[in-house]
Amino acid sequence: MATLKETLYKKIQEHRPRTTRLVKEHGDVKISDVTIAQAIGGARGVKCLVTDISYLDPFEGIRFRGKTIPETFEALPKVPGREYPFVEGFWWMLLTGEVPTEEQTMEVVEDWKIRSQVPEYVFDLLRTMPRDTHPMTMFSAAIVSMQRESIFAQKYEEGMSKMDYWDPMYEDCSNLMAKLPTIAAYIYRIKYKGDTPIAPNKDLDWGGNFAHMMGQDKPYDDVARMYFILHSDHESGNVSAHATHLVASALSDAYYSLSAGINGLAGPLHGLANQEVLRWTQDFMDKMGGKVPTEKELEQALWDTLNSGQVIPGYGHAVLRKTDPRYTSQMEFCQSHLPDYPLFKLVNMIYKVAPKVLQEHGKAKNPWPNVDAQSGVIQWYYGITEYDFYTVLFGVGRALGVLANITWDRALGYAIERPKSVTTDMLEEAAGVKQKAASS
Ligand code: CMX
Repeated sequence: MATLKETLYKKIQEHRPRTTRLVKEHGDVKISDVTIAQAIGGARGVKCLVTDISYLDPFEGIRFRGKTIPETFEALPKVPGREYPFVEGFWWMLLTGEVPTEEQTMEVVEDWKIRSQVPEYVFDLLRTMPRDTHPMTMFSAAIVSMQRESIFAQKYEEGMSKMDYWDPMYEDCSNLMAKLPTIAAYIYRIKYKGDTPIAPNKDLDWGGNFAHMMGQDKPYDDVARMYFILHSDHESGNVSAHATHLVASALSDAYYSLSAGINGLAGPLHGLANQEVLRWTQDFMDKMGGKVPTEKELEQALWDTLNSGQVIPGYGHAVLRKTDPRYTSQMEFCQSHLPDYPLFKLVNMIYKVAPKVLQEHGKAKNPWPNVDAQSGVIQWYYGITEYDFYTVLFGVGRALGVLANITWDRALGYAIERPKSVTTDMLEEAAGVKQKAASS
């Protein structure tokens, strides 16, 4: 049986001529123009990134390697007796574009176990940080602290052919993936659970082991698998994916790059929105003083947020123009596992009211919920009520996508990223405003 690394290498060899040909023979073909609004407005919609790992259609939502979320869950080998698939098999699919067999999946399961030992100095570092440090800061610091382990950095220093970059990048990414659950669970247990870390159980798969180290019983193992797969990738332009890709493009190794991506994910307009959703919901419930709100009261609270110049967390998206299928997938999980949970009912009420309010407000191009609107409810239900930890969970999942991407970036020799900037004077000249001002 070919290993993941051998299968990946075969795919890389098949793919390389396609990229080379596109650049050499068709490099002048235009795929995008840039307007002034896009240059000032965060490059929204500018097509200038290439990835085959996932694609985001504004109306359909995400496809991982061509598969929708339900298709992905359906296709991948399931953990025996459980509802959701092995995350390890999903990693195989992200990297190779192929659905692995059970045997291939188990190869990754075993490989990650071998790679999973976290260096002791990472735990020491986390222990020296003040306990009120945000868990995302701890997570990012833990990741970058392991940079000394980078095989890519070591091989680069020794002198390595460009054609071989993907190999140590794959090694670093696999090593990181194997260790992230232990680091995340360790942060959770020392920060919120009276400094009681739980040792890994090597009999368990990656998702199951994470649940175990968090101190969570079944079905939290399935929650973890579902959550990590759903949050893994959202094509390349979102802040965490783009930051990871950008930093890696300078040939910074996976430790530097992932840490940068995690720092981007920590922003409230991106991954931190999942904690903000819970904060907003809890504040609202506190204001209601235990009373079940009416739709009218909820509507007023949403308007109060908008009128005070703040965003409604968990709603809107830079690309999507419909309800995020990652939201829908989590909603379906709630419907079958926690249908009568009051917080789930409230989130459903927000889903009923918020789009209408946002449409009336008239600013957000997409009034529908994104992935972050629902995810905290599930965590809260299973006892993870420390909502500032939620973005770390997002980060563990997001690592799957961004690390698969930078492995391919190096395989295909993507260049150091360096878009061109212009000045405001130049924009005014392009718009004809400056000349007008000068001649009037
Ligand atoms: N509440 C209030 N206003 C919103 C809004 C929301 N949920 N979503 C967008 N808007 C506003 C924007 O702030 C912007 O206002 P200004 O013109 O004053 O700058 C206007 O509507 C137009 O924005 P847009 O083009 O619709 O959205 P962007 O592509 O600029 O931003 C996003 C996308 C996600 C940052 C934005 O919708 C937002 O801030 N949402 C709330 C935070 C959130 O849920 N983020 C998580 C996204 C998913 C993730 O990455 O994890």
